[in-house]
Amino acid sequence: MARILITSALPYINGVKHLGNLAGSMLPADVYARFQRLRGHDVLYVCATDEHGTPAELAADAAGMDVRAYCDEQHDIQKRSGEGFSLSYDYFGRTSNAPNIRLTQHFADVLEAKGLIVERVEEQVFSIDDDRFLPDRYVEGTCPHCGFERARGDQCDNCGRLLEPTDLKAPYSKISGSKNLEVRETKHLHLVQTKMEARIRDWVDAATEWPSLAKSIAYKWLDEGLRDRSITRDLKWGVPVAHDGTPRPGFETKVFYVWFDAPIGYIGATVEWAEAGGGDWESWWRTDKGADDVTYVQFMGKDNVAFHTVSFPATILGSEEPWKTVDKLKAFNWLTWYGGKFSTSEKRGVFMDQALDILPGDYWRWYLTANAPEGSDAAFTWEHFQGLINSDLANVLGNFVNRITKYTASKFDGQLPAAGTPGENEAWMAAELDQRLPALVANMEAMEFRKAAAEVRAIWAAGNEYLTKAEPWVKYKADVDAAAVGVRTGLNLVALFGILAQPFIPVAAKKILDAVGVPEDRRSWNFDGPASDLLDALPHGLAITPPEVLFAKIEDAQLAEWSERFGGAPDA
Ligand code: B3M
Ligand code: ZN
Repeated sequence: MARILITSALPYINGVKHLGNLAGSMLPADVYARFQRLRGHDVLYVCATDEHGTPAELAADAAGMDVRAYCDEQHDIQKRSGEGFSLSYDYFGRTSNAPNIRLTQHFADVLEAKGLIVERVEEQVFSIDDDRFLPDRYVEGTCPHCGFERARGDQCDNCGRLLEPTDLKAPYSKISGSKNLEVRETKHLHLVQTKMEARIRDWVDAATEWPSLAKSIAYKWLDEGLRDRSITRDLKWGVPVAHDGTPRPGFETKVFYVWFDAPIGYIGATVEWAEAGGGDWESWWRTDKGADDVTYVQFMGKDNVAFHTVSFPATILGSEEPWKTVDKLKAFNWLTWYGGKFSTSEKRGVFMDQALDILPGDYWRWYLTANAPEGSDAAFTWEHFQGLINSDLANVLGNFVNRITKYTASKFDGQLPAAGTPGENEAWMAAELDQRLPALVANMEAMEFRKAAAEVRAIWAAGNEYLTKAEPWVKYKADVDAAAVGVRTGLNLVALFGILAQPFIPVAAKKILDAVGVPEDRRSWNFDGPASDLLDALPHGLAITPPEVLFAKIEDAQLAEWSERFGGAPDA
């Protein structure tokens, strides 16, 4: 049994996340966590709300709330919407909670003792009209590298380069639009990444299990040459720089930059899990305390890769303490909304709470996994969504379960029949499974989610093809025993399909497995024996209860209503 630590990029606290955030981090991480649990491994899946930084302050201001109260409210909203999507975190923490505060300050103290954090006077953009220093993300302007006019002070979304606000041309305040900016001197702590370049490069070189997208982004930054980065800000809300034992005069009103404390939040959330009675957090994060046998897998959008392969490792490796570092890093492209970006501010696209208003989480889970933005951006369109749901879930899976369980109820007294001997049709189905189940497991191990979903769908489709070959409803007239073989095999396929559905559509999967009475301890993904065993695994005589309709088809009228409400015309 392996020990697998899984984290997904921490969603910013401000506002309910859109489907793009879900598709590019939390959801695939959950699918993978469920899969590894079903394989019998010891999995810890943690996440948290990323609560510091200007987004929280500004959103709280806009809501007329104290920032802590705002974060309390938003954390609960995000926790609830995560539950609606069956995100099976072992813990969903908060970067503003004490464990992350303590850990962030600890790392800062240790890094400074190693000479990797130094005080420097730097120039920061001050907005006179907003009467505040502007954090990087809130200075916008023209990118010096590619000319993109809405580049942010920390990163240009167009060319991806990491920036400093003072690099921007024609800068303006993203808060007020004011160009009445001036550069003022202010003292900040700098992480001396330039001293870490060789160490980080060696670490990236040694990473053998990163998908290509993650590795190529890491090398892009390393090849560009790392720069020392300011890791403190003139903000009220954040991890205080001055803390007991490290008074640090002049820093009483400064906090750590959100990207310095946020990745430490993965560890913080694990401490919260431990404090809530979950277990021993150090055995997951300290290689001197048992974490050396842990496989750590991170999930994130591609814009977060630089922070996870350069600055966070600089913190961890720079401390020279025995912390666990990532072993596998799965980065996603964008889920686009009709070719454009989802946008919280421009209300483009469906957001997690709204999605649950119109359809259960399983519908979205299946679509966002089967259409995951892995090798390239993936487009959300209503008609693609309708087509995938109606074909994969309503027809191929739902209809299969429905007709075979209902036929058992009507012709075999609702009991799994024992009669009859398997023949060439069953051999065909077993051969299909012998080939497809190992391929499915391999795709899931490789975190190839589109391919895995396609393989599950192909297995469901093969089950339908089997029923067409076995045609128990035809054979019943002349040969009840032959019909019984088809029904028995069909019911065992229902059980298998429910087992395979669990990582992807867990709510429907449970309904299916309960309908054919599969015990909790027989729902794992260990397909070691010949697939033919799977076709006669359920006890003969088992009572079968047809489940309610698993998936309602999406009607055109619904599509018209939803595209009106959320944008994106069905035929756009
Ligand atoms: N809060 C998500 C984003 O950039 C950011 C991830 C932090 S992971 C430590 O949208
Ligand atoms: Zn650029």
